[in-house]
Amino acid sequence: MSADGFTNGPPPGARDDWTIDQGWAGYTAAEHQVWITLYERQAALLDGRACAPFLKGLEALDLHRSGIPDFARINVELNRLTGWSVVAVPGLVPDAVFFDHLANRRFPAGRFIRKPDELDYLEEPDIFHDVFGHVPMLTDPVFADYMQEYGKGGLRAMQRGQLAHLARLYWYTVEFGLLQTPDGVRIYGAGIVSSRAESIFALEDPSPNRLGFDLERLMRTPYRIDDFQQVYFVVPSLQDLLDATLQDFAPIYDRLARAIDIPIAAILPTDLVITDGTQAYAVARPVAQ
Ligand code: HBI
Ligand code: FE
Repeated sequence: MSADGFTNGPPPGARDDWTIDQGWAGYTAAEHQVWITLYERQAALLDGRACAPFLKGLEALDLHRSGIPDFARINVELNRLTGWSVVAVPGLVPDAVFFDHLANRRFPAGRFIRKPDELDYLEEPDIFHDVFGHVPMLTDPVFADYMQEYGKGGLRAMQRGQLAHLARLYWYTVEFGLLQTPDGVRIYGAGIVSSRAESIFALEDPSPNRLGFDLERLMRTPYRIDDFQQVYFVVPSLQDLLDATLQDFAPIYDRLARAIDIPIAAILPTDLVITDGTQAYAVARPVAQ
């Protein structure tokens, strides 16, 4: 059993790199309708909430088409813009496989879409989370470089046994990151932008902390997988995010190996505090035991 719980090779029908054909012609009208419902809900609330590179990417890839996008179609423009491609996978893939795809500018996306009765939450990332949430930012050249660097860093982190710390960087940026802009704080994280409730909560609710991005501090901070985040980190720019990832992580990992985690709701004297949250939401919803 490998560290991420995968025991053997790709499932039947998948290639050695765990990719499968998207089989776009096989989606039913009901599945396309789920995409349209989710898309229209998010599109109605993302003006003034999603960052400009995200909105620009949504337009560039023409994702507002009626229904589940055909990867073969969106990859033409995505490739032209940043050299990235979306590849279909059966679901979560082993970390090493995931990082290798990112390191080669391939974003693994689930081909399945959630059921009409699970629009608001699902265990595993589906095609709406992966393609609506993650792919528009891959049209931004700086973020496209960041995601490739993250993939390379993931492979290195695995060799050093530091994956848990690095996974927090992915979680607090790629999934739940916020961006400082002249118009205010905006969303770039896929987990937020693909969720109606969290798109509102992450920016407007007084409950969570919002802190300035600090790579090493963030890598010492646990995260929630079962509910809204209790802390969000705000990057000054996507370039700052990329620059932070281009540095040598070896000394950082050495310090992290001796450091203790920071309690999830804590605010440190060294933190740049944008919101000192009430944590009222988290207190009212204790972690499911
Ligand atoms: N596989 N398909 C898929 N999508 C992910 O987001 C993903 C994955 N495997 C591993 C993984 N994410 C995380 O463990 C990494 O972020 C560390
Ligand atoms: Fe994701």
